[in-house]
Amino acid sequence: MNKLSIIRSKAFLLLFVLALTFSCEEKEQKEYTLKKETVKKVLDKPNIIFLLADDLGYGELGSYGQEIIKTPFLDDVASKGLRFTDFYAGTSVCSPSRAVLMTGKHTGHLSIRGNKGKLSDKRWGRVALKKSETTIGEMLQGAGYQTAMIGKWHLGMPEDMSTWAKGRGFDYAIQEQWGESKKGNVIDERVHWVNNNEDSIFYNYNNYKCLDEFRTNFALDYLDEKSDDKPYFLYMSYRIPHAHEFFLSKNDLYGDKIEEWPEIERRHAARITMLDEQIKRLFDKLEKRGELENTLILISSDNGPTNENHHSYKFFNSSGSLKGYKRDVYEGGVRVPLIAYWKGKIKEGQTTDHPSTFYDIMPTLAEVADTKVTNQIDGISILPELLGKPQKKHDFLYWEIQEGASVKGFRQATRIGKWKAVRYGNNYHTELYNLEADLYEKNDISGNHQDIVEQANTIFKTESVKDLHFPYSGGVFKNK
Ligand SMILES: [Ca+2]
Repeated sequence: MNKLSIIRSKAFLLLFVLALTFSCEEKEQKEYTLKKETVKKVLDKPNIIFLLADDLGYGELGSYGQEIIKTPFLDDVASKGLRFTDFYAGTSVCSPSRAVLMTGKHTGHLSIRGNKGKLSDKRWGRVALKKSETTIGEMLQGAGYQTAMIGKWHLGMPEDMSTWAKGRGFDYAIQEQWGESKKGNVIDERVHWVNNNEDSIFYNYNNYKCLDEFRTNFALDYLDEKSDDKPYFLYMSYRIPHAHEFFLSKNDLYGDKIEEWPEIERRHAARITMLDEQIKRLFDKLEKRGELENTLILISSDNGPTNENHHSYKFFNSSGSLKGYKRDVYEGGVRVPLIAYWKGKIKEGQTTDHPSTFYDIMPTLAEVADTKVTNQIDGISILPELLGKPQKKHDFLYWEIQEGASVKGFRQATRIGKWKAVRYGNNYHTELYNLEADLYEKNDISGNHQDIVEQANTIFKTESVKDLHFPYSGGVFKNK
């Protein structure tokens, strides 16, 4: 090789190396830009907060017609957001209703249809949400969200940690347990398990106004301590106004009614007003952190009003005159408040009668988070309704519940437009109501509308998929 060729070769090599370097740099630059864009895209996603009351009736907030119990803060939120008049829980009791909320499936398709399911011929007990049933937490984790659950979970087995909130899509979980431990003793629900078994904390009611103050403290800390590099989903699962509230420290709310009201009713009213105060604390924190603008907040209840422990749901007209209460599938058992608040996005002071339900929440949040739902779900996103755009409607809504081992406890209901059909297992009869003319379900007109009854019976048979833990699933019908 002569000198010239060597120089030429070296120059070529240099050019080649330079080209390679630039190309790598360009690629790195491109990748970096891409990453930055992805990070920005995730960061631009709104935060989501779901606030769930426990057994709060349709008529227990001022914005839903309550005249005695004071809920000034939530009334103010309702006046600045969107209030749903025809929103429904997953069903009329805690576990299955929360399972619907978390999975986007209706009760006829779920592994949980009651607080307890059949485990053997003689034994009924807790059933856990199946791992194949993706939760909202898992979905949002996949969309780049950090996720937190505080309070009542009710979808797992006390003895199997993998079924607790922490194992089902929540990075940070503080939850109570309900049910029997491995040793067979009933677990004290005042114990709050922090990220599974570590650092469990006992709720001492002498130190707080109410259990939900204790829980709200965790939420406020979470908002301060979470990462600022990701959007977040906070699922705040309160205990109020559930009957067994372990316990309420002394308080003077509604003190002027001590002579007039039974003490249990005064406490009931006090708890709801306390929940209002705790939600205000949360909003105040969001405002202080400048997060109100980029956070969708939904406020609802897991089922109709409680009527237990000597408390009467009639005392404060907790169902808003709707028929029935917790555990019923008449309107009073399943129709609940839903207030949606999103500063700058949801138009102030709106009301909608769009019929929607807990299983619409998962697809709604998927759309908000710009991600896909992985479950086979029954819901339809209500994001268009929130934003005042054209909204797709359900052909029908469906609920079922298994309360205890008796056939009497197997209940189904469907809403088809204005029609509401209700079937209690032991009656072998489908009742039919026209909600437009008879919101309080007083006149069973099934005899006059056999075609609608047939349509409802088909829904009761086909939507309720057979499940071994719930022996009446598939409907209770006499053989012809
Ligand atoms: Ca409940």
